[in-house]
Amino acid sequence: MNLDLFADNKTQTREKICEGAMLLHGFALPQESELLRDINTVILIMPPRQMFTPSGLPMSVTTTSCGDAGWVSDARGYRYSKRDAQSQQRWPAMPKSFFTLATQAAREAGFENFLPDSCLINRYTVGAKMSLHQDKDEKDFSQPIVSVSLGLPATFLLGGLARTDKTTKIPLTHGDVIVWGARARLFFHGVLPIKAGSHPILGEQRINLTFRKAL
Ligand SMILES: O=C(O)CCC(=O)C(=O)O
Repeated sequence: MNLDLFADNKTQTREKICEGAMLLHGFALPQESELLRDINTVILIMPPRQMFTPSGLPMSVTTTSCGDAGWVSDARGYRYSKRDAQSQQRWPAMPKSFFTLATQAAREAGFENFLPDSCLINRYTVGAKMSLHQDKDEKDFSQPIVSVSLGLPATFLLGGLARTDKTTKIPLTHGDVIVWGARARLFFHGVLPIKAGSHPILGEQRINLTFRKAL
């Protein structure tokens, strides 16, 4: 892995995970208060809820979205929808703080023209996890994925193009951002069960923001 310091902040380091994937340590910290304020606004309008896989299994995270499209999963399959499938309401607009952070992080990782139109908000309580999967419901795989971690620490798994490929375990803490695209765009990834703990601001939860160009 490569490690290099950003010019003016020694707590923010940039680590190459593999070709196409970059970990930006602490990248979201300077915008922490705006992000937390805007997450609260979005979840007041559209609270996180449990989704079910197409085969009927409950997901252990609760989710909501903002932006032009939100990711949904139910008996009809995985897809993006301009409306929440339960309430039929449009998703809340993507806050400017979210868009700015996502595009800056993508640029920092070498993706100049990222234009996210969807932000999935995953809420993990202790024990919640995300099984290995590929993000392939989006139309344009030339656009990267930007994933922001807030709250309790997590272990992110990044594999390869086959589910059985070896995975790299990446420890994530509050404020870390992972960006993956190009040849890593369709790599399998997931999150190990969240360990018990309490974050000074977010308490016993982890919040993940995943930005994608969906439509
Ligand atoms: O929570 C994370 O770090 C990853 C989330 C994720 O993989 C997804 O929403 O597709």
